[in-house]
Amino acid sequence: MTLTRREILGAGGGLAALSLSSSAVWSGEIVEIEMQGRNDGSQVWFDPIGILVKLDQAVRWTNLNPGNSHTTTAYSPKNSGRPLRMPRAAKSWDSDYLMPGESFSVTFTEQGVYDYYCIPHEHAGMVGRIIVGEPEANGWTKLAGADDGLPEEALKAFPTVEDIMAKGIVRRA
Ligand SMILES: [Cu+2]
Repeated sequence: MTLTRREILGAGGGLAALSLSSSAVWSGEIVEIEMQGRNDGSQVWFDPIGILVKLDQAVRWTNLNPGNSHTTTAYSPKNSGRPLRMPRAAKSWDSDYLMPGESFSVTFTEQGVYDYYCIPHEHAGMVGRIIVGEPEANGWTKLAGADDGLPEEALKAFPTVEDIMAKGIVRRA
């Protein structure tokens, strides 16, 4: 996994490229995930919330929520001792706070299922799931204790592995 520097989208540039179609997932181009929220802050989310990508695919999160900052943070003991909900061999990530218009990219070099959250909004269910490659081939199983300390709103929000495998992209409900 490679962490790349933060990027700031230029005015007018980049945003057009954020519209995601299923073909985009397989095009080899960067896969985009939006960080979004209502203006009054009553709801916040990642969209798509679940996505299937190829091995060595780069994924970019961009904060398109003008009134809020967000993070993309892997569930890993390396991030504040959180439970491991990603492949053991993979490197964890934490974007730190992204201001509106900022983005953060990760390239996934290990197959498996990755769960992540937004630090200030985990309790509001702002979480997401990325599947890289074919998790069955990687022997993905639910890790014992991986639910420890997760808020119920977060646990409820994850799309199932089966749903992501079937659809490729799971948009926010
Ligand atoms: Cu957030």
